[in-house]
Amino acid sequence: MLGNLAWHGAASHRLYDAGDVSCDGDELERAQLEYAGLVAELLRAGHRPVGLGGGHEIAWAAYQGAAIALAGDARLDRLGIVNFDAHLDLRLPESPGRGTSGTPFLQIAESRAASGLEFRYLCVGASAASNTAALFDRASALGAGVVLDVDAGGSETEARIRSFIEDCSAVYLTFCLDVLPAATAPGVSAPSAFGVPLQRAIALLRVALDACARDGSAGKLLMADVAELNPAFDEAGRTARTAARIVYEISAIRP
Ligand SMILES: [Mn+2]
Repeated sequence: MLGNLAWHGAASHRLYDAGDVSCDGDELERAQLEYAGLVAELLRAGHRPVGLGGGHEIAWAAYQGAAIALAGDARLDRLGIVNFDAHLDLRLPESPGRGTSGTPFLQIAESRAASGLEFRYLCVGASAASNTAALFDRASALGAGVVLDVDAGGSETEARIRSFIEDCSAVYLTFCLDVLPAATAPGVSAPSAFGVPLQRAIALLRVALDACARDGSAGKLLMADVAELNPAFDEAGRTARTAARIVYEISAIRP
């Protein structure tokens, strides 16, 4: 779907396919480390990786890559995560050290706490119907920012995104397709009955990208990804088409 989109990027920009990482059996942690190694290599080479999930366990993998590439770099201290997602993804692992697509941001929070680093996390589009009260309590205990799906249409949401990014020196942007209504993104494991409409989600995504931008470059935007696309659940490629549009927005393709 992405390959069919028109190129409007600067002549000096290139979009590369940096390859695939697959998970054999239940060896998720090994796959996450492999992805982290690739992301670190790309970041060190000056690229801006855009990962295509897979589930949202890609976030723990991506973060580990950033932590490797930015070791000793002050940007890691003030790295912020902007997550467009119906879910907070702060669940406790079912067994120690074994994460899932529901645990990545808690894994990141714990890893940062162990390194004495602040956890900066803003979840945009979280559904109260799809996250337990305990998860909201955990978000609040971790100092996470949450914009509910029902509030995402409000004009103060833009200001929240801008001020969050203002306080960060690098940004990891992650887009979970289940933040969109099921009619737009049916091809996910947990389709949203409500969701943030695509037009609004893209407007907010552009607010985040503009807040990152500096001197015509992506500036603070370190890396990004799109998660939860499951082709087996998709209908007529609708979710894949939407995912491609999100990547188009994030990368240097669009005018
Ligand atoms: Mn998610």
